[in-house]
Amino acid sequence: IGERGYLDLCKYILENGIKKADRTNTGTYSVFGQQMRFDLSEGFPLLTTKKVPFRLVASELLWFIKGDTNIRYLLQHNNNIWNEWAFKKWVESDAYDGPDMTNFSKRSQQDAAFRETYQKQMNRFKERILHDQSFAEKYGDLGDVYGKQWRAWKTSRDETIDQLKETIDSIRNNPDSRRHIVTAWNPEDIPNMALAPCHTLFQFYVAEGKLSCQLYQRSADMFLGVPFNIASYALLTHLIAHECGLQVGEFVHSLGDAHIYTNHAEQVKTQLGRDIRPFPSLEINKDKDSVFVFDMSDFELKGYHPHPAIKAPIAV
Ligand code: DHF
Ligand code: TMP
Repeated sequence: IGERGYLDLCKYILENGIKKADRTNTGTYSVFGQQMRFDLSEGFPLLTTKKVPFRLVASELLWFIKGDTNIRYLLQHNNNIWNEWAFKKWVESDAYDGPDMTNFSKRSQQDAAFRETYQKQMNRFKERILHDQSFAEKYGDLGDVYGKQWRAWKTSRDETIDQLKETIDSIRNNPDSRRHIVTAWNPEDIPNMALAPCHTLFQFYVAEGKLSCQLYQRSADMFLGVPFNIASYALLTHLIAHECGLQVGEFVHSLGDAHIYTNHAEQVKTQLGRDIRPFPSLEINKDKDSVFVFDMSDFELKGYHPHPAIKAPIAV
């Protein structure tokens, strides 16, 4: 339960995880099928044993909610968390004519000279996404990722389904329904995504005036991705509860392949040695009553006093 549940699962994975190879050639300790629970009425689950940048969680969620799949919006909000996956598409395209960027992530961790070349190319890429509209349209787009599936799922009859809006309507009009589901896992579209959806499917549940949410996450990077995912779905649950006049219940986080990358093990051990502090609380602008009109200035976190951030390389 709560942050203790997260830390216990990390400890369990370090001690009992199977050493398993993975797509990124990094190596992981991995277990299959685990669950964490967070009671949202007891505080907002932004981890306190390391600093998690709420600003980045919130702007990424607003980007999903807008149905946007282009990193331009993220860059405009000074959010760099998806850069590598757009950059990868760019440097693998025929139009790219700069220095060879094969395996840029690995090589920049091992070779200082290459790291400089890479950072220069990455900065140039970011500038072009921000300032060159037609370049951004071509190379800033991650394909049919979350925003597209949530807001504009394409059917075989050439219609679109706004899953998020329909789900909010069904929570409001038919709270007892067992079908409040949004899925990002669209098998037909997966070849056209920069990364197959990790947070795959979520379901809402209404009981005693409280809104709960359960996420099925097929693949979970416990150190980097998961703290964001917990906070992101907690925030989404708050926003929908706010719109529907409900209190918040629980966030239930079900994990498929739950892994710690071998090059995060030391960082995780550092985090495990820290004491847990109380969760902050979240305040939402009461003048806004639709999930679809929020912006960054509508959220305020109170009482977040985390331990310092811990840096780690992300596997691309
Ligand atoms: N790939 C992998 N291997 N793991 C992921 O967690 C992941 N997450 C993605 C895309 N691809 C991924 C999207 N979400 C960070 C956090 C979440 C995220 C992507 C990146 C991250 O790097 N977090 C840093 C802070 C970054 C910053 O300050 O800019 C952290 O320390 O939490
Ligand atoms: P995979 O597609 O080979 O499973 O790689 C995806 C990696 O990204 C994996 O380590 C899980 C991680 N990830 C998260 O943990 N949370 C996220 O939100 C995203 C987008 C990715």
